[in-house]
Amino acid sequence: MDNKFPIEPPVHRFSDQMMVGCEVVHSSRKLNDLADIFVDREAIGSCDPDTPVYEVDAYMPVAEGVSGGLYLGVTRILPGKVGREYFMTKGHFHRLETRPEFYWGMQGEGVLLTMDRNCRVRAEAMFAGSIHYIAGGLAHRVVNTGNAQLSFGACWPSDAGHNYEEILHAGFPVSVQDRDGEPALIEL
Ligand code: S6P
Ligand code: ZN
Repeated sequence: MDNKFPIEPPVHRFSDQMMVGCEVVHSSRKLNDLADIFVDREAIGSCDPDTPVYEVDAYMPVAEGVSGGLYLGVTRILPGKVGREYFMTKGHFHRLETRPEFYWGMQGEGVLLTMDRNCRVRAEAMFAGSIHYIAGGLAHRVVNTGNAQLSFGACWPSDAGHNYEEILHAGFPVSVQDRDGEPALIEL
C-alpha cells in the first residue's frame, strides 16, 4: 500500500557539535579578528594571529532583518588563553534592543557574561544542558573556561541584528581569567 504521508527525515540535525543540513552558514574567528577584545596587549602580541578561536554554524531560513523569523546556531569555542584570559566570543548587543535570545550549553564548561546599559554584569555558568535566557538590551559574550571545546546552541529573532561596535569601544567591565587553575571574574 502506498504511504501518502511518509515520515520525512529532518532537514537539519546536530552531529558531533556541528549543524548539518542545507543552507547552513559557517563562519569562524581567529585571534587576528579578536585582538582588540583581550586585555593583555603584550600576550596578544606574542600569539600567532592565525590561531582559530571559535566557529559558528547557523541556519537562517529567512532573510536577515525580516521580522517574525527565527535563526538557530551552534558556536564552538576552542580551549585556550591569551595570557591568563580565556578564549571567548567577540560579544554583541542586538541592533534591535528589544530582541532576546536563548543560549544552551551542549559541551564543555564556560561562562556566559551579560551586561546591561548601566554596565551591570551577570555571569552564569555554562555546561552541557544549561539553559540561558538573554533578555533584549543585554550584551552577551561566552567564555570557554575549560580544557576542552565549549559548544552552545543559540536561537534568536531574524530581525535582531548585531551591534559589535559598542563592545569594541566600551567593552565589558570584567574579564574572565585563570587564577591558580580556576576561572575568576576580574574587574577591569
Ligand atoms: C547571535 C548569537 C550567536 C553568536 C555567536 C558568536 O545572535 O548570539 O550565534 O553570534 O555565538 O558570537 P559573536 O559575539 O562573535 O557574534
Ligand atoms: Zn546574540
